[in-house]
Amino acid sequence: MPGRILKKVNCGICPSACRIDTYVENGKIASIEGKLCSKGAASRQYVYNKERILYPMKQTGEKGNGRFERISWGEAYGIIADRLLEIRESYGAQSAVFYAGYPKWYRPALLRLSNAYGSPNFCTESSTCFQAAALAWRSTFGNQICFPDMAHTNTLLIWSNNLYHSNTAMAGTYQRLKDRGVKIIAVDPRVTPTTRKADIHLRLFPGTDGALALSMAYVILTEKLYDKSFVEKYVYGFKEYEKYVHKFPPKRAQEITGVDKKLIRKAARLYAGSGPAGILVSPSPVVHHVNGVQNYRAVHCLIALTGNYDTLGGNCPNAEEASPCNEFGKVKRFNGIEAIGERDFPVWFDLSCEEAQCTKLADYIMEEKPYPLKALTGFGFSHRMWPQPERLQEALKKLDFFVNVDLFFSDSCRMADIILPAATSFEREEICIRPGGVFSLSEKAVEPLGEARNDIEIIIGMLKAMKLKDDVLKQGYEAYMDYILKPSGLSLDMLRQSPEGLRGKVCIPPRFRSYETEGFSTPSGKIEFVSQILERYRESHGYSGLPWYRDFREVPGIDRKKYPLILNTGSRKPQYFHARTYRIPYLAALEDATLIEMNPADIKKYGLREGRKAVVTSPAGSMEGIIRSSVNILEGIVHIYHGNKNGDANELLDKDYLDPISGFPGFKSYFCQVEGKEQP
Ligand SMILES: Nc1nc2c(c(=O)[nH]1)N[C@H]1C(S)=C(S)[C@@H](COP(=O)(O)OP(=O)(O)OC[C@H]3O[C@@H](n4cnc5c(=O)[nH]c(N)nc54)[C@H](O)[C@@H]3O)O[C@H]1N2
Ligand SMILES: Nc1nc2c(c(=O)[nH]1)N[C@H]1C(S)=C(S)[C@@H](COP(=O)(O)OP(=O)(O)OC[C@H]3O[C@@H](n4cnc5c(=O)[nH]c(N)nc54)[C@H](O)[C@@H]3O)O[C@H]1N2
Ligand SMILES: [Mo]
Repeated sequence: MPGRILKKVNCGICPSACRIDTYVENGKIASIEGKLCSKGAASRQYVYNKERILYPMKQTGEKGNGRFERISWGEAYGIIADRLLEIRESYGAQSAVFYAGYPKWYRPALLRLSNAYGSPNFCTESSTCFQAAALAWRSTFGNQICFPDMAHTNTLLIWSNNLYHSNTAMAGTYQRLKDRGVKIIAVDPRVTPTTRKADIHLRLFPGTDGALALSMAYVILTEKLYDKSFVEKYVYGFKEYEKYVHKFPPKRAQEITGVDKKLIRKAARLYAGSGPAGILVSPSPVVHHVNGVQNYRAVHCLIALTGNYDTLGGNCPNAEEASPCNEFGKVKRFNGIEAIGERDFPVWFDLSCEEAQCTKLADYIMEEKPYPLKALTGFGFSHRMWPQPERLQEALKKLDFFVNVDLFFSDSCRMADIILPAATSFEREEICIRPGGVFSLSEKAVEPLGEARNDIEIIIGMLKAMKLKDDVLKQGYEAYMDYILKPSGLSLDMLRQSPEGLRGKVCIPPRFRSYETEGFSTPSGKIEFVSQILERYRESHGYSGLPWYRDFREVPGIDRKKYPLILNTGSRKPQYFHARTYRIPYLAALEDATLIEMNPADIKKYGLREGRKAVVTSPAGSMEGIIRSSVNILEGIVHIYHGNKNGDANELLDKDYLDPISGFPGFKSYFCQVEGKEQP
């Protein structure tokens, strides 16, 4: 069609970052085409949403009243620089927190800003996502999480991923594995499109993953299916682990997990006996529990036990080729001063997480521990991510200064002194690094709405306004992109010429089985079934070096008669992305309200009715929603998606119900009751 220009834009709504055909007419997005999911298909309503922030704004009157007036970018930068520098002068750099929500692309730049300011308190949404899984892995193997080598695997153990809803780009890979005849074991309390295709589905109660993994280890050990020579040579703490594993015969594991003991045996035999076998770990469901890190350590131990570490088809370091680039994972956090979370969660810091742990942010603000926090610079800060979000929202009032940069006027923006408009991925360029060493460019399709700017430009603007020193950022956005690309041999201009992608120089993958000569980067130099780093905190924090199983149902102080049901929140739905998609009319129309999903037997047992309003209460709070019946859900469990301000599951979660090692909230195994609400 004449006048229509095609631009290739990477969708910025979810991490799949699918490439969308974007047709532009008269400077506006006229249509979105290609292979689209429900979120992608709603992109125009995302960009042209009535809640978009269009200009820098400052709050007038009392904080939280929601009245803002438009100001210029110059005035906004002026206020930000004055306030942040004053606060540094009066209270020290540590009193300012720099925070990034889910979006990842601007994080290294924000970390640079935080470093240049001198604060140790750079933190992100990873205080509730992925890092606990990484920590569990590192405490065992010492390196970065090793993903399964899918191309050569014979058996794949999918430990709680629902690819069809959370990572659609990988759903195709899954289907190809099936076509190749790879055997699949899926661990998940629910029936999902992923578990339906599995050869074995281990349908455990949420939060009991550790007991299941230890029981699989029991079968593998007692049936002598383990790799004895690998274990003898490379594992530290095996004898202690073996003794501990003997507490979990399948009969006992069945009582704890609800999984049939015969199925546990069958799965253990398949995983250990039909190798090479890989385990696909997931970023959140296994670690959203009060025993999350230890449960995942129990899972990870299976890889070493069966000799599936660093073997073709097993879990391999750098199974995929990557291109070298600067920044991601290479900028180190300023750590001259104690960071927030360091006293509560020391292992988080020992295992080199490049950020602070901020799940207890509300407490740290309210109680001024370990010192007063005065300023928050948020890029996509949404208090709906945290347990008891209303308490965090209250805590924000106590800050002297809060600036939030977002696409939308979120509830958190209401608490800010200044809000700044960010550009969507359709309104900016972004470099994308894909497996196989390919760099591509997400093209800018349209000019930013109003006066929105891209996040990195905003960060650079703040840096300059405060006259802070950072040799890389100070050169500006384009030079920064070139700096990121430099090791790959590519440049921003080259990508502009070939946005579809160019192959950069490829990293030399680590030598196969380098551990044979170099050992593992753990304190013992071996794979630690007994983690020496965890052991260090036995006295002070009560950690165990073993992958200790602690059942959340034994948490003291919960009245189980009052709260007989188990609350599991946030299992990904194709149409939602945390708190941000409820404002999109197409997507919001798919569900009338927050759904309280339960097994039909429970609906009957508790006198509820499908489609009717109900109230969920927990020891921490209550919320309302609509009952939805689903046979895919186990009896005794209530599933609720999070992030909806009109019925927010996080209001049910106790702020102190955390994994003591990682600080991750027990989002997926808390306690509740559901009661019907009288119809008006
Ligand atoms: N559409 C969409 N996609 C997303 C997101 C989104 O919000 N929407 N969020 C992104 C983010 S931030 C993340 S972290 C990933 C998460 O990605 P996934 O880990 O794949 O996501 P979930 O759907 O939360 O969990 C997967 C499965 O774990 C199961 N599960 C729940 N509790 C337990 C448990 O205790 N043990 C075990 N073994 N399984 C359990 C659930 O039933 C679910 O089917 O998704 C990403 N992708
Ligand atoms: N109950 C419960 N709570 C959970 C979870 C759960 O499973 N259950 N999952 C947890 C997990 S794994 C995660 S990752 C977190 C996610 O929690 P958040 O990181 O809070 O997730 P979002 O709502 O996607 O994004 C936060 C904000 O970023 C804004 N944003 C989007 N794109 C941009 C951008 O390009 N620039 C800027 N500046 N802002 C942008 C959005 O509009 C939104 O206001 O939630 C956690 N909370
Ligand atoms: Mo996440």
